[in-house]
Amino acid sequence: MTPTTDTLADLGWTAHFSEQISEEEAQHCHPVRVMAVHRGKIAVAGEGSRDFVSPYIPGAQPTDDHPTVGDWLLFDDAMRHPIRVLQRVNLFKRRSPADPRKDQMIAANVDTVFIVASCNQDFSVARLERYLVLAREVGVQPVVVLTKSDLTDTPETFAAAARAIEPGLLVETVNGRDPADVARLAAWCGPGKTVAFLGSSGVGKSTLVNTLRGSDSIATQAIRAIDGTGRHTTTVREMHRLEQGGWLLDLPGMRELQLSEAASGIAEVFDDFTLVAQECRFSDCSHRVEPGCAIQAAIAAGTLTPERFDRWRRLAAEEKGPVSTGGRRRS
Ligand SMILES: Nc1nc2c(ncn2[C@@H]2O[C@H](COP(=O)(O)OP(=O)(O)OP(=O)(O)O)[C@@H](O)[C@H]2O)c(=O)[nH]1
Ligand SMILES: [Mg+2]
Ligand SMILES: [Zn+2]
Repeated sequence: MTPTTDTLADLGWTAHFSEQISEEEAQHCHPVRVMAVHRGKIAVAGEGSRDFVSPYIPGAQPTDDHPTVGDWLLFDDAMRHPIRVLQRVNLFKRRSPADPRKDQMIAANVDTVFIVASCNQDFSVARLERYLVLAREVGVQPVVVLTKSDLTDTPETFAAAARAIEPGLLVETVNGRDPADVARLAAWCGPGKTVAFLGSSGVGKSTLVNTLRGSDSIATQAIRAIDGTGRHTTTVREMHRLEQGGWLLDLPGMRELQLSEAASGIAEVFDDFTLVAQECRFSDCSHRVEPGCAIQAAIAAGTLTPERFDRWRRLAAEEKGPVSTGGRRRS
């Protein structure tokens, strides 16, 4: 156990969590927040101390919540183990790359998500849309952070492509290694606040965390010259403390973000399509061959683009999950 000066409020504790603990529980338990997830153990922080404990909750059912980074746990003082995960404010998850029938938790109780991408050949609007759908689904304020502005003559083109995804979307373009530049992001950080960093490997998530903290404690690594992709340097999901208060949750870069349960997020990010689709003659219109399809009409008229249409359909199909019954899809 390591002593700290953190109060529960510093750690992000709010009434949402305290209301979940009974008086009886408060006598023999105390709340701790999951700061990092390692193989077989988790780092937790409570009022005035940090510790490593087992994530295992004795007696937990498969359907119960299991601890992920950002979670608040009720920890039994005498038994020295967590007894339950407190109900979350929000939870980021994706379809497990290993088993598409399962979900994989990413992080919980996040205040702001920085969706990080870089101004280079790895930039992809489709990928940004995907992360944005997730943020909207989860209900967390997204900020798109475009890094490596120093490596392009036209950072504005990248920013414009990102802004076109959603009216009013917050987009910041930065050189992640320049403290003055990155200081603009501090507006979303502060005492008790948790900012999570999502994005592909090599986009500069850990670099941003280091620069915001004025430190180089997190390992970073040059991307591959051949295709501009990263080397999956960060492997641990970990919250890092800002000296002025607040937490930066550095996450490993994702190879793929397959969405699960994202219908409302898709509807929100693609609300231009959602709105027009209401005008289709058939309520179950596939927007491909039906007469009276308002989407196809809008594409023909040039008010909606076929590229965004394809991305919308792809996400919607993926969200429904692996096809378990029925015939083969026509190609
Ligand atoms: N020139 C420049 N290089 C950057 C910038 N941001 C990050 N880099 C470099 O890009 C490389 C990858 O950065 P990381 O911070 O390791 O990327 P990451 O997103 O944490 O990657 P994973 O941990 O693999 O997910 C490093 O060599 C960084 O120095 C930037 O804004 N400008
Ligand atoms: Mg990293
Ligand atoms: Zn239609």
